Amino acid sequence: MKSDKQFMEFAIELAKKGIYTTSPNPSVGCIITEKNKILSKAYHLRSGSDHAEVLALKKLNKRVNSKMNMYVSLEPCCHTGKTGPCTKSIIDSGIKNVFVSTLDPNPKVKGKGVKELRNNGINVNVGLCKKKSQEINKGFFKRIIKKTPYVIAKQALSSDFKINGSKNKWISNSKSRTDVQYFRAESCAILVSSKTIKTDNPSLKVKLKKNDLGLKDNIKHPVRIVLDTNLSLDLNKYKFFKGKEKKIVFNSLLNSSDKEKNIDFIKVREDKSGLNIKTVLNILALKYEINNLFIEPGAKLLDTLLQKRLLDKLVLYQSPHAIGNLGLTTLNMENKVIKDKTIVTESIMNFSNDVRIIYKFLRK
Ligand code: AOF
Ligand code: ZN
Repeated sequence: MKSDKQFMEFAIELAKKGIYTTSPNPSVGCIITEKNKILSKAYHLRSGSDHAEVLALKKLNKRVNSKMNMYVSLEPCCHTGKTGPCTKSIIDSGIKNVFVSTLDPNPKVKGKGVKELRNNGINVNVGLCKKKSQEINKGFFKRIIKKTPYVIAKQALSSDFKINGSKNKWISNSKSRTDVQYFRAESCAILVSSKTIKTDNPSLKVKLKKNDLGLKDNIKHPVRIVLDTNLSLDLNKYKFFKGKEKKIVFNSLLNSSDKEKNIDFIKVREDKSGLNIKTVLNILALKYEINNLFIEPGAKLLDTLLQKRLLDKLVLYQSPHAIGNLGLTTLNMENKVIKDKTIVTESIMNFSNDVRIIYKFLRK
């Protein structure tokens, strides 16, 4: 006999299949059961396609009866966005028992979905495995509630806390670098400084195959963002500007857009440490609906992010090799990480002879 909690956990596992494709929408899973048997299962795949509940109802090939239960990892929506309201589909279907893991923070929904179901005679249970379903959509929740994306920064550094300035020389090993690609794939956008573009000329695309991510469709490459205060980058020179993906250049000089190259230039004010990153984050949340932002900073940008406490997580790949005097020092570990009680170590893992440490920032 399976418990309601186990069915909800299953719905959340289904939701996870959408994490690489659903943004800006949340990842949602849904199952329909009868007498302890799963009759239909579905998850939301991408914005504009059927929501999990609608798809689960479409896939159900049995007439609905009052013994059936629906388990959905997010409150059913009750508004018309790119698709119609899930509440209407559920009410019309005749399903009488719905388990909802967590309310949808979207102001258009936010409790109104549950209310509508209840007003139509449906038994609704809210809260099973709430933490887990909020965790898989932490970027979506943070964007809507705090008006800023969930921010993860990564840096590869040597055993003596240096990053390398010279070209074509990797600090971390290939396993670590592959791991980074999974972080990129989960992100709605990747942000770097203009200095990184000039020294590394990165494409900032996801270098994985769709099979690596369990996808049937093509990989959704993140939006690319650069902080280029004085518009110093030549648009024809760097990989960053190539391809059809959206590119955003934050700068201190102008607002404009290059439709052909799909580049937006956004002006933001400067402060002591350069472009005001807090404003950048607000714009990314409000204008571009960025849930999860991945930052690949150099030493200076990482320092600013730490000083201003803008990170949710920091992922460090530390190699066993020292760089010595040639390298650029990053992360004053003593002051910033080790002594700060609001920063906790979430995990430590080996990638061959590199060590990956993930720090989590508690305050915010
Ligand atoms: C659900 N089930 O599977 C998802 C929901 O533009 P639309 O129509 O796709 O609506 C997007 C909003 O719907 C999104 O911001 C969030 O509030 C909700 N997502 N709701 O009932 C789902 N993905
Ligand atoms: Zn919906």
